Order: sequence, then C-alpha cells, then structure tokens
Amino acid sequence: MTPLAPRADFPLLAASPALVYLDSAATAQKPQAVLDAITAFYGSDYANPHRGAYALSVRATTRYREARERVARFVGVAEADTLIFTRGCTEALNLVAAAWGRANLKPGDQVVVTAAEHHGNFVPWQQIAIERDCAFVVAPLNADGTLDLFALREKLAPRTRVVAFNHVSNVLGAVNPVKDIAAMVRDTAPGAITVCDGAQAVPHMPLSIDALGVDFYAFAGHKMLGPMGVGVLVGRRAHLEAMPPWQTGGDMIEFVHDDHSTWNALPHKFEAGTPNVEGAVGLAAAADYLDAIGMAKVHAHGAALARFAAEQMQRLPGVTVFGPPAGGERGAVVSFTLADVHPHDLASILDARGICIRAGHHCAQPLMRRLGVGATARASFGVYNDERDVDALIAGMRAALTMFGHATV
Ligand code: C6P
Repeated sequence: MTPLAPRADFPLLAASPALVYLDSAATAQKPQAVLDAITAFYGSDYANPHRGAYALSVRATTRYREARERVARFVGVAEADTLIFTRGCTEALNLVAAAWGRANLKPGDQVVVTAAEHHGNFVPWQQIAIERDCAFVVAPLNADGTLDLFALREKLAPRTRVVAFNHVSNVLGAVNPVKDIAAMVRDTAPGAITVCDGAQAVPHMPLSIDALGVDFYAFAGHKMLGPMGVGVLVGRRAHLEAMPPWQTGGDMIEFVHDDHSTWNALPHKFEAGTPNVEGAVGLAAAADYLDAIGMAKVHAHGAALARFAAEQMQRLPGVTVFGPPAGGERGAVVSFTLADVHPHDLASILDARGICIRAGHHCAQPLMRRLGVGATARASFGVYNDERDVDALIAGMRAALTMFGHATV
C-alpha cells in the first residue's frame, strides 16, 4: 500500500521526511495546492467582499461565491446558498442549537444525542436543553461501540424535537447509518430535526448530504486538508429561512431601522461580519485536491490502513482496540490502550521516535466514561500515510512495552 498522495505535495511532511503523522482526525496536513490558492487570493483578488463597488471587491465576492459552490458540489448539496460557512464544525453545531433551539424548543420537549458524540455535538444540546427546560436524553451504544438503533427508537417520543448524532465517531471510527436514522426519526418522531456531525466523515468518504435526508449537517475544513478557521453548516432551506439569525451585525441584514432590522437572504443571514474568504478559498482547493484523487479511493485507503493497524496492534500483548470488531465498517481511526502504559506516556514515547498520535479523552468524556477508561491512544490516517507508518507505530508500541517491562513476543 503506497500513500494516495505523495508526501512531496505536503510542505510540512516534505520538510520532515522522518515524521510519522498519525493525527489526521485532529487535523490534516495541508497540500501545497491549498496554500497556493490562499496565496493567490491574497496576491490577486483580496478585498472585502459584498461591500465594494470597485472591481477588486467584486473579484473577492466572486472568489467567495465560487468557493461556496465548489464545496457544495464536493459534499453533494444542490443549493449552494443552503451551505453556511462557519468558523468550524463546533460553531456550525452551536449555530443550530442556539438559533433553531431558542426559537423552537419549549419546556418539556426532549433533546436526544448519542453516547458517542464529540463534545461539539453534545454540550451545545445539553446547554440549550437546560436553558429551555427540556429533557436531555443520551442514547446508548452496543457493546462494540456502534449505536444501538433499537434503543434509539425507543427513546423517541412525541415531544422529541432534536436527534443529534455523528456520521463517524472520532474515537471509535464507527460509521452510523445516517440515512436510516434520519428515516427512522421522520417516521417515529416527525416533530424532530436530525442534526448530523460529519466532522470525521467528509474528509474520508464520498458523500451526498442531500441524499442523507437529515435536517442539518456540519463539518470542519481543517480535517479535510483545508485551512483552520473554516467549517460548514448545511441546512434545509425551510429551517434556515424560518430560523432567526444567530449572530447579528454587518452583511447579514437587509434593512436596519432604529427599532428593528430585517435579514439578508441565505446564506448571508447566518454569516455576520466580514467572512473568512481565505478559508473558503482554501477549502475549495482542498475539495479539488481530494476529488482529483477520488473520494472512493480516499475511503478505501483510510479504512484499509485502520484495519491493518488494528490487526497489527492486536498481535501485541495487552492491547485493547475500541470500536467495531474486525470486518465491521470503520473510519480512518483506531483508538486503543496498551497494557499498563498510560496513553499520554505512550504518546510521549512515540513522539521521541517522531510519531504523532493523539492521547486523551478526544473531547468525548461521556463516551470515555461508558468505555470505562479515562483516556485512549488514537492513531488516525490520511491520504499521505501508508503501511510503513503503521509499521513505525507498531515498533514504537513494542518499544513502549519493553520500557514498561513487558515481553513483546
Ligand atoms: N475532533 C479530534 O481530535 P472543530 O474543533 O470544530 O473543528 O471540530 C469539532 C469536532 C466535532 N465533531 C467531531 C466528530 C470531531 O471529531 C471534532 C474534532 C478532533 O477528534 C479535535 S477534538
């Protein structure tokens, strides 16, 4: 298995040939093409969009609009003006919880999330539920970490108004059947919206958000080779039009009177202030880069590396791999513990060998509690990884076991 994308395309990896970067689920490295697109925007088309009557500002506006259309095409969204640029996935989810939640949730309503949510799709719902005096229900998982769909159905009630769930878990790699969940919620709790956190799905699989049938879908740019500071919320037009804005100020208004204001059309209603054109342009370039490889290949590559890593790890003594068992569908992440080596110690030992993994609770404390661990180690894969990176990881894990006094054969 060779990398899908040459390391030479990624300036940071090219500059550090020995670095083994296994933390793409936290954030992905950037190809030169993304950096070039950002530089070209600043070098040729930079001005504040939507404001100027002069040609340069019009060009900046065009770059921003084209970037939105490009990203919409990448994720299978037909109406680009239902794609809102945000600061990240977390901000996109906060936007829905605050703007839709405040306008629609009433005391006694029910908000459902799953036990496998990242804090970004857990805490905003918990907080709005507290604020609106709603019941907050955490749907359980099966023993292998997949979502218990029967239990979820049982939790749905006439007053369920929100069902929030991830597409791919950032800890377990478990892939949720988003379309089925959306259909089940429509049938069983027709008054509820579905909110899907796609942060770990969009970078790794071909996707049509329109085909999933959810009401809202959120993701981050920086995990899909784009820049930090840009994310996306896709929403059903009817919801976005009915919802009040979240933030107010410049760009998002139609008319401002002394005693009231009216709102701009979508998507601007939800993009108050000077937008992050650099981020949008970089994200569009990342979409070009990934599409040139082919998302089906990206998906197969990430899943194969995760499977290979899980298999290799399980040959070592004292390893627990969390998430779907061998043969189960898994995203490009493997979370694990290694005997009595604390995940943070393991991360430090690996770091000394030039290997970057993440260790900790992965912003999923409710899940960690259910797994019965305080922390795990996590290796995650991108288009620039190959089997040699897994080999280096396994060698590092052997070294850690030896340091902790364990035999490794
Ligand atoms: N997970 C990880 O190492 P932001 O930070 O807004 O770009 O993305 C938040 C987020 C939301 N949902 C899921 C499923 C995620 O994985 C993340 C980010 C990183 O797992 C950083 S904590």
